[in-house]
Amino acid sequence: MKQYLDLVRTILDTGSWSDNRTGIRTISIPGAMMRFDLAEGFPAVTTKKLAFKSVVGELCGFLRASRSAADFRALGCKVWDQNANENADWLANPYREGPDDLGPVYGVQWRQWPAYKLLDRDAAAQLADAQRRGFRIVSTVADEGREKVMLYKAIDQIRDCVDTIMKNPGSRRILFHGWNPAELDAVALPACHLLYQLIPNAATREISLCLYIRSNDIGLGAPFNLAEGAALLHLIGRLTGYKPRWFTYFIGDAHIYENHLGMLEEQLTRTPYPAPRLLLSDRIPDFALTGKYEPEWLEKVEPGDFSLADYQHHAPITAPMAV
Ligand code: THF
Repeated sequence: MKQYLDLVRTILDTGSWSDNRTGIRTISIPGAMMRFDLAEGFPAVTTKKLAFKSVVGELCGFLRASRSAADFRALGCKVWDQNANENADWLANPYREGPDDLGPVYGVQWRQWPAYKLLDRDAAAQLADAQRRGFRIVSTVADEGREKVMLYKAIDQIRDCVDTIMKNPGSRRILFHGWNPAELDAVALPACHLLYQLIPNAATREISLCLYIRSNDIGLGAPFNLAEGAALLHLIGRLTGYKPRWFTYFIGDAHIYENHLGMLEEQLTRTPYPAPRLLLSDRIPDFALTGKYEPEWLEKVEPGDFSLADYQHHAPITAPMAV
């Protein structure tokens, strides 16, 4: 993970200090990129101990469309507690459905992006096409004097992605998005890691991931999001019969919180260890071996199905999360 330390160094050497919503100042640079060859190893930070169980707990929660910090805790991940229960703006938000609620965050958008269509009631071909795609009529409405039909569907973006990898791997449209502008008013935190593009190669049987993160807390968030994206790519590769290869990680605002400086300066004094390997349990069907496509494992997977082999790391260090 030399690239991680290089990024920390670049931010400290060339970044600018500024204020933000949390009240804890950051030093930041606009735009950064890291690229990992997963054939060479898993991108786990080694200059401190990665909270790997928490990472895969969060991933399983996202894949199950969880919107409650209690669900994440039950999966072994406590990192959503503060955003659910300690952010004053969210506590006062009328959409918050009580303690631990996060609103329609990541997983809800990944698996149940709410889609509506307003169609002319006489547009028979459009109505038939929408219904064939899973839209259901929810009501009729008067729109500027014309009768319209309102249809609704929850879009499972991840399922659509893996289906496309199976049916049309040459597609350059295999992506899912966490940023739903229509629901930004109703979430504890607008998505940070928001755009995931999967790029399979049918000739080499390799699959790569490009991830865009609008705002990345380099001290706490980046190690988590890197491990999580790589673990997701391994899972999707297993289910579709592709070997995980390149993981390219793009950041918009790459920042370090003032109260993380000690943690990161300590890490800069440490020499990284070789990358560990990710192991997926045998119970997750390997399409390359079975030839059976079983996408329901996206929801069935458990945190215990993921483990790291040969993970050598320096002593644990942590720092507070800015809320
Ligand atoms: N808010 C802030 N300020 N930074 C973030 O990185 C962040 N997220 C998620 C939502 N809001 C955020 C939450 N993700 C930790 C890790 C990931 C987080 C939040 C916090 C954290 O404290 N990690 C500690 C301990 C982890 C543990 O033991 O479970 C660590 O040392 O890694 C970015 O997605």
